[in-house]
Amino acid sequence: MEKPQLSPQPTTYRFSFGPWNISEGADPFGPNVRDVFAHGRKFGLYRSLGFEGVQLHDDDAVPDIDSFTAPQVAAKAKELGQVLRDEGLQPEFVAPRLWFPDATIDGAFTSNSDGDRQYAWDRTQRAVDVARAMGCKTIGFWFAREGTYVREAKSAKLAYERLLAAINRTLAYDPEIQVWIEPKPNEPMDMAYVPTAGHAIALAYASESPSRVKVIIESAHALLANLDPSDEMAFCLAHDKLGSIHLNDQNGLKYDQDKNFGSVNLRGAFNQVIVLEEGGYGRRGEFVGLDVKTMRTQRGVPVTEHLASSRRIFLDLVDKARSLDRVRVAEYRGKRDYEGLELYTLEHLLGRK
Ligand code: XUL
Ligand code: MN
Repeated sequence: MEKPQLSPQPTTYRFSFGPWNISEGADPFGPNVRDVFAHGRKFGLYRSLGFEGVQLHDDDAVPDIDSFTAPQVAAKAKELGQVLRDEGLQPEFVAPRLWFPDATIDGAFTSNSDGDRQYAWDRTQRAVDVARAMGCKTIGFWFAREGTYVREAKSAKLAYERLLAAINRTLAYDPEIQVWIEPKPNEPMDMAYVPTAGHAIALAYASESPSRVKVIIESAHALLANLDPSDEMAFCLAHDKLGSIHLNDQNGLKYDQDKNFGSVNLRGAFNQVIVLEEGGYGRRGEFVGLDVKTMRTQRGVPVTEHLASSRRIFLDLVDKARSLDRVRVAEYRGKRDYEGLELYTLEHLLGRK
């Protein structure tokens, strides 16, 4: 019989989110529905909500980053680093926002335009400077527009080579920096070049410093690729490549919803927690990141309930994972009684067993 996996010392989880999780409710079909809560004031909310990690786009750290020189960018980032320290916060990663400026309309590193690719590289260097100035060792890459609306638009092989070159260049620019790739299969592009953990991990191994390239798994992105988020996390953990996670949920194959963790599929969320617990995630200080959007109907400035609720549900599911009778699970597995295992799992989630 398979030996039951019993948790040794329980992990104390630390939580993070990016300031874009507190938003005013604009969507592609309508404007803001809540007053703006000043960006700079968001950092003051983290600790009371139970979060100590901050995920940042480069221009979350330095607004209007393109209008400053490199030394000015570094000086402003240093100031923010001090603000975060004063709040008792730690910057988790800095992600160049390579999907917003005009120069990235057809992709950043994979654009067909030499000038636009140069912009992407210049902007990436600034993002590394920002990270370094804040004492943060990680660059996040969500390759938002690295893909096509029509596949004939680009050479896909060349695109992969260009993405790998960009990763290598980033690693070479700062030998201490890590690169974490957040895969997503679509939106804003019809088809993205790095849709899954498998693609991201292949890039990591192909890079010049595989140990410095990791992955951020977002539950909703995995679901958009029609994959199980817990498997995507497990695959990364098996390769020691789970840099961070973006927990949330998604109601089927439609636009990226960033719903509260566990709100659509509680059992699926439970399985993600089980994988993280059993994989030892968080033991080396990795953050449990949330990437959740509040409902457009929600009132209040700022609106933070979705963050607190998703964190709460995560912790509740950790309790569920820890109170699961592992011996019993092993017995079901040993007898190959998966009907029994399923019923036990559901009753456990319902609080009956
Ligand atoms: C996009 C997404 C982004 C990244 C950070 O779908 O998830 O929020 O997580 O840029
Ligand atoms: Mn995300």
